[in-house]
Amino acid sequence: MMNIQKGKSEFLMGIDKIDQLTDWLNEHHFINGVAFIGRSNVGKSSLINSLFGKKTARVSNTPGRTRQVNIFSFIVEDRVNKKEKTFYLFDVPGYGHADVSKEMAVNWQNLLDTFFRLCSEKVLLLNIQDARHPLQEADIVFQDYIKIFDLETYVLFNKVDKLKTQSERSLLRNRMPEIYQKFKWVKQIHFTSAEKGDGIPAVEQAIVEYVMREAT
Ligand SMILES: Nc1nc2c(ncn2[C@@H]2O[C@H](COP(=O)(O)OP(=O)(O)OP(=O)(O)O)[C@@H](O)[C@H]2O)c(=O)[nH]1
Ligand SMILES: [Mg+2]
Repeated sequence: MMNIQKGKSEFLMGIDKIDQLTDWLNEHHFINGVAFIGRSNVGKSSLINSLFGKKTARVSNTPGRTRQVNIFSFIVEDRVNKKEKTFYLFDVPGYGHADVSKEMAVNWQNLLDTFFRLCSEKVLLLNIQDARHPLQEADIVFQDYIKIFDLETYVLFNKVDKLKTQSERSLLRNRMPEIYQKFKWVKQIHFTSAEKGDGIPAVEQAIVEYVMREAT
């Protein structure tokens, strides 16, 4: 069994300057890792904490708190072969903000463009969406934007604990064929709750499988 070592992730740096991000990505062009992106407040930081250990990323009630690309390292351990490998984790600032200044929105877009243009092609993209409000306009725009970069992409519908009834849950599940059809580059869809833990082990295994496959 291989797993992510909880609590062994380290914060490396947060970058909000285009030049600095450009330099960092150019120097780390062949690295292997995973990036979390989604609308603000969908629970990216919370999911990162559930997967990589508490307090890896900052969680907030104020949308838009992650204003920079936060870079972490994490370790995957292979217990059978007693081996460890280090990978990179990116908490990318959320898209689809309503209430920010124009200047900030432009900087965001530039950061995103720089990130996706220059990041290693081995980066796995996890697009987090709200299970209660799947495929918001901003999510569709983002999916259409991302396809040209040709990264392995999975969608995580988070906050499933907020879907209280069976019919709410099946409504979302019934949309899966439509979603796979519409977004042909999406390889996997997961349902998660960062709060209650649903789906977290499956996502952990998906991440481990991807990074280890790309590492060999
Ligand atoms: N009920 C429930 N609440 C959640 C879940 N995941 C996150 N939250 C809550 O949603 C709010 C936002 O969570 P964050 O993890 O900060 O969201 P984010 O996507 O990182 O937000 P930004 O960094 O602002 O883009 C917090 O109040 C979390 O406690 C979940 O699975 N279920
Ligand atoms: Mg965040």
